[in-house]
Amino acid sequence: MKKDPDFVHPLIHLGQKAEFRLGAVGPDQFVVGDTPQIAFAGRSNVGKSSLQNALLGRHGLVRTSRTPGRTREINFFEVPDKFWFVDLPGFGYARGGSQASGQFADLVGKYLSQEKHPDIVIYVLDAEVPESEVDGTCLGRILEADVPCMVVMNKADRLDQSRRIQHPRMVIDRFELTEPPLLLSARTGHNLDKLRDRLMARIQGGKLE
Ligand SMILES: Nc1nc2c(ncn2[C@@H]2O[C@H](COP(=O)(O)OP(=O)(O)OP(=O)(O)O)[C@@H](O)[C@H]2O)c(=O)[nH]1
Ligand SMILES: [Mg+2]
Repeated sequence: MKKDPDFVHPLIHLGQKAEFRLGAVGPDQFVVGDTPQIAFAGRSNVGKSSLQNALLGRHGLVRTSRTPGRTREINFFEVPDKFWFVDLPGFGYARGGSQASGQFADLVGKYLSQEKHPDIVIYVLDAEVPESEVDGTCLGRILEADVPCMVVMNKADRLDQSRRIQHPRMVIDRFELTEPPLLLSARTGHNLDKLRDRLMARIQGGKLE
């Protein structure tokens, strides 16, 4: 079926109401309450912040940077009464793969291991780098924990056709995923409506696929 060129996804409509609320530097500042929290986790520089802007159609809402490690605090963005986007600092920056597990003792680890939140973790991989050691540690931990997690592979625009097939397969095998990771691009918009559909279903009380 041909896509309607005037179609604007409902998540983009909601995204126009999104506002930055706070940058938490300690667990006492974490947002609590019943509104769903969608957290974006992954290595530094994989495009977590860019992806949130693109999903909401709000370029410039979440700060992005070419310099890895730019996001240091946990930033909470709210669409009132609907959902929160939670932008997490990237794993692995200036710590190296071998120490990545240490990061779970810090702020991000404390956020991810809360009893109630987040409701979903979107774990963002760099589609060009399916075998990073840091992802092995950090995604491995999240998958072991009792938090719904969806794995996506950003920067798909950088892959040729053969790696578009190979790299998701490598990730499925490595992490024993039951769902194939969604290959997408915050830059070109590739597959973003699929992720928006899944997030909307979740926000509206449905189950994460
Ligand atoms: N080619 C390409 N580049 C992208 C894409 N998404 C993000 N980038 C670029 O990747 C760089 C890092 O993007 P950010 O969104 O700041 O990455 P981040 O994961 O939030 O980084 P930290 O905050 O350091 O953890 C920027 O230069 C972006 O323009 C994409 O889909 N394709
Ligand atoms: Mg960021």
